[in-house]
Amino acid sequence: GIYSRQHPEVEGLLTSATSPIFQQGNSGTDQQSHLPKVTPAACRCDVKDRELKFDIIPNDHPYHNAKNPRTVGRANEKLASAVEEVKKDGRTCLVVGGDHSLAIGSISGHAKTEPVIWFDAHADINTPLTSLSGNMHGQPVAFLLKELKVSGVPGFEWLKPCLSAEDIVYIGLRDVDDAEHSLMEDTFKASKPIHLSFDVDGLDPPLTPATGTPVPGGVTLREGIYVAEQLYKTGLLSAVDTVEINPRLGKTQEEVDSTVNTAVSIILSGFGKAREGSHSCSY
Ligand code: Z70
Ligand code: MN
Ligand code: MN
Ligand code: MN
Repeated sequence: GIYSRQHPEVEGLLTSATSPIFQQGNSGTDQQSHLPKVTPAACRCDVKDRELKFDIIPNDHPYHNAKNPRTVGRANEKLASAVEEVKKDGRTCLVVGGDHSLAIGSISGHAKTEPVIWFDAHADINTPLTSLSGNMHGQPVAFLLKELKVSGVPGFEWLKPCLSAEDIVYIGLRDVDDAEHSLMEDTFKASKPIHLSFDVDGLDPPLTPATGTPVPGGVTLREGIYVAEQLYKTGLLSAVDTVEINPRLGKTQEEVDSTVNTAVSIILSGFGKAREGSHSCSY
């Protein structure tokens, strides 16, 4: 299905809890029994509901290490058209799944081309040649990227990669395969110097209480450190601001210390300290 919402109207595509491909799908690890009911009343949106049904293609033999390529490919083709229709209608589109391989259709149907935030513990950038699991949910980013030129996969004849590496921002990565890591190094090679402007109030307030305008619900310390580490690893970090650190606003010595310590650990990460250890920085 698809939910869509024109602001405040939504059209929701449910892809779906009840649809075989995105359910039993290709990983067997996903659970989808707890999909919330999205009601117009709940968010005062004008919600249009639509459920997509997909066909299981028989004798859907793997293409290298891509399982169920035809079934997943055709399902995504259908999803892409549905998302395209929702967008033509001027609505916000909410897809509820389901296996992450649905992002191939969803992003293809949406893109012309918006930046994508890939919020995931996994990079999902394996290709049919590098995947160790064969699961399609570990491959959608590769299918979508122009740079990786995945082609010849049966079921995906319709697909035109629509994303460039610079259109993707990853948040939350913490389980990346070796092959994916190399692919990312080759693909996401930034070329321009990077400026990191780091406001400590982006972090969760207990981490840096001595700051002027704390806002609840911030980024965790691991997340903040991760960002700084990754930027360091690009080799292109050429300027860093760390701002809004104000020891005078600490109510106790403890608050002052935690603020300063947090800021210092972010800075060290941005300058080469890696949690797993490193040669260059031994603090
Ligand atoms: C691994 C793979 C993955 C989701 C696991 C895991 C990827 N990199 N994606 N769970 N949703 O199989 O390619
Ligand atoms: Mn899955
Ligand atoms: Mn994923
Ligand atoms: Mn994941």
